[in-house]
Amino acid sequence: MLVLLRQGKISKWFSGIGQEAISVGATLALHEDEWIMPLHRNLGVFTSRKMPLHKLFMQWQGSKNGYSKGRERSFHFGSKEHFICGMISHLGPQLAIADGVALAYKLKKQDKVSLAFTGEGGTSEGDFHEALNVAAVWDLPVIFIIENNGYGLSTPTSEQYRCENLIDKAKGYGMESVQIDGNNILEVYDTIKGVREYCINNQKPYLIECITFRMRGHEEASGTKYVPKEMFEEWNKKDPIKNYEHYLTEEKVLSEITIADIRNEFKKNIEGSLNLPTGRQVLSTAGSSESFSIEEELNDVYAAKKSNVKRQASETVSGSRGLKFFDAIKEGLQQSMQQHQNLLLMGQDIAEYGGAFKITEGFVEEFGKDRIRNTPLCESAIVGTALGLSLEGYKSVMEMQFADFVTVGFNQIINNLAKINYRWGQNADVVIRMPTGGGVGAGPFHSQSNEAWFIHTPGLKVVYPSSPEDAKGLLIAAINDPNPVMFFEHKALYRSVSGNVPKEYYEIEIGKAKVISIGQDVSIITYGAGVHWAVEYAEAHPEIAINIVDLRTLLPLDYPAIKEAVRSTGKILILHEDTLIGGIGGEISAWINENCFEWLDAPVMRCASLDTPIPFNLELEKNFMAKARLHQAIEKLLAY
Ligand SMILES: Cc1ncc(C[n+]2csc(CCOP(=O)(O)OP(=O)(O)O)c2C)c(N)n1
Repeated sequence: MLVLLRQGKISKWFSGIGQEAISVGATLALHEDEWIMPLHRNLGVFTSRKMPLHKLFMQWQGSKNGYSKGRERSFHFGSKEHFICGMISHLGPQLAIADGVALAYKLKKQDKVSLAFTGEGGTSEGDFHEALNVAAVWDLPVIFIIENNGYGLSTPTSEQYRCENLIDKAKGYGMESVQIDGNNILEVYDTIKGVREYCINNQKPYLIECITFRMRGHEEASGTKYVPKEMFEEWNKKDPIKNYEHYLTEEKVLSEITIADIRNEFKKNIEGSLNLPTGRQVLSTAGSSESFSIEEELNDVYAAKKSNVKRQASETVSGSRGLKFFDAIKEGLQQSMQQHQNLLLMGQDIAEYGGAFKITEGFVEEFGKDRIRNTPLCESAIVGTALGLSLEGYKSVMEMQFADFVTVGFNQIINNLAKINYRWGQNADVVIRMPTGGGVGAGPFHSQSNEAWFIHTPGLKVVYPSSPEDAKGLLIAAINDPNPVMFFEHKALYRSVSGNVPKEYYEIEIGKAKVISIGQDVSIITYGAGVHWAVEYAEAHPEIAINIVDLRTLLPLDYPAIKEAVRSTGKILILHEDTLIGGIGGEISAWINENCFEWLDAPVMRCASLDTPIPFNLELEKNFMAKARLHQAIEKLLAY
C-alpha cells in the first residue's frame, strides 16, 4: 500500500504497521459470522476475513467495483457478507453499533459476541463512555478493544487521559478488563478467545487494552516528527511479525525455506490481485474516468421498500372512531409491535413509567421488557444501538424524550443512519420519534422545531403528521420503511386534536401531501400545527377561499401536490412553526420559483416563527409563533 501511495494509485493510507497482531489475532479468535466494528488501523480484520485482495485494491482506488462503488475512502466501508461494519471518520460511533449487534444476539439467544475497536484517543470521546455503559447495564456480550499505540495523531497519552491504565475505566462501568501485550499475536488470540467464552457464558461485556505502538505517522502524509527516535528503536525490537516469525523458527515450525516460500506466495498473490482487470479503474486522487450514473447515485441513498400493507386509510370505509392524536400514535405503535416480532422500542422512561407523554403506557405488560427498553440517559449510544440492531435484521423505534435532545444523538443520525445505505449498502431500519414544537410554555430546550436540520440530510426521511388518522398510518409506514425516519409529533396536538381513525392496521404513504380544503384565492402550504392554524384562519374568514395543503412528509417532498397548489391559486403562502431562516419554506419557495414561475400571480411568501430561540413566557412565545403573523401575511399576499 505504501508503494501504491508513492505511485499515486491510492490517495491516503492509514498504516497499521506495528499493530498487526491485534487486528489479526482478534479476528481469528472470533467466529466468521460475528460482527466486527474496525477502525483505520485494522487492515488485518479485512484480510483475516478473507476479503479478496483484488476487490480491496479496487476499493482503495475509488473504483466503482470496490465495496462502496467509489463512494468511500480508506477504511470507511463495510461488508455484510463478511460481518464487518464500516467506520465513519468520527471513530467513537463504532462502539455503540456493537451494542446493538450484541443485543440482537442476546435476544435471539445465540452464542455470539460482537467486537469493537477504539484507539486510546477515541476513549476520550463521549461515545466510548455511552457505549460501555449501555453494554454493562444491558449485560451485552461485547468485546471492546483499546489499541493503545501511544499517540492520537500527535497527541501523546499524557495529554489524552489521567488514569494510570485505560482498563481502570472498566471498574467504573462494572465491567471486567485486562491489559495485554498487543504485539504478541498468541497473547492477543488466546486472550480474546477466552474473553469471547466469558462474554457468551456470562452475557457480559469485557474491556481489553492492547499495549502497542504506531510505527508510521497517523496517516502517511502526516509524518512522525513528534515521536522520539528511541521509541521507534525500542518498538522495532517488539515488531509483532518479526517476533512471531522468530518464535515459529525457534519452535521449528518454520525454516528459512518455508519463510521464503510464504513471502513469495504473498508477493505473487498481491501482485496478481493488483494486476487483475479492475473494470475501468478510477483513482480517487486523479478524478473520475469511470462513468457514474446520477440515477444510480440517487437510488442508492435509500433502501428499497418491500411493501407489505395493502390498504391505505382513505380506502377504509368502516371501523373508524374518534381518537386523540396521542391515542392514534399509541395505536400505531402497538399494532406495529404486534405485527413485527422483530420490532423493539427504546427510550428513556418508556417502560413501566410509560414515557414522558405516556404513549407507551401498558406496553411492558403486553410486550415485555426485552422489547420495551428503558435506556440510560445516552441518546448517541441508543441511536448507535438501533443501527447495530438493524445490522442483525431488527427494527427499532427510539423515542427522543423531547425532540430538542436529538442534538446529543446528532452525529449517529446524520453521519451513520443517513449515509450507511449509500456508503456500503447496509440499511438502517430505525424510526426516531420526535415530540416537538411549542405553544406549551416550555422554553428554549423543550419546544424547538428542528425538522429543518434533518431535511438537509440525504438518506433520512422526515415525516410530520397533523391529524390522528395520518399520525397512525404514517407511523406504521415509517416502521415498515427500511430507511431511517425522523417522525415528528407535535406535543401541543397530542391531547388537543381528535379525529376519526380506522381501527385496522393501515399505512399512509410517506411522501404524499393531502389537500385539506380547496379554494381559489390563495394556497397555504403547511404541516403540523400550521395545518390547524390555517384551518382555524379559514373558518374565521369565510370570505377568502383558501386552499390548504398539508405536506405530511417533508423529505421527500410531494412536488406534484405543491405544483397543483400553485396552478390552482397562483398565490402561495408557506406557513411553518419553525423559524424563518433556513426553514423548509425557503426550499419550497425556491423550487416553486424554478418550476412553477409561469403560474405565479405574486411572489411566494413565507410565514414563520421569529428568528430567535423559542422563549418561555407565554406572551413572548405567542409573539414568537408564526401564527401571530398569519393574518398579516395573508392580507399582504391577497393585496399583491
Ligand atoms: C470526532 C473526530 N475528531 C477528530 C478526528 C481527527 N482524528 C482522526 S484519527 C485521530 C486520532 C485518533 O487517535 P486514536 O484513537 O488513538 O487512534 P490511532 O489513530 O492512534 O490509531 C484524530 C484526532 C476525527 N476523525 N473525528
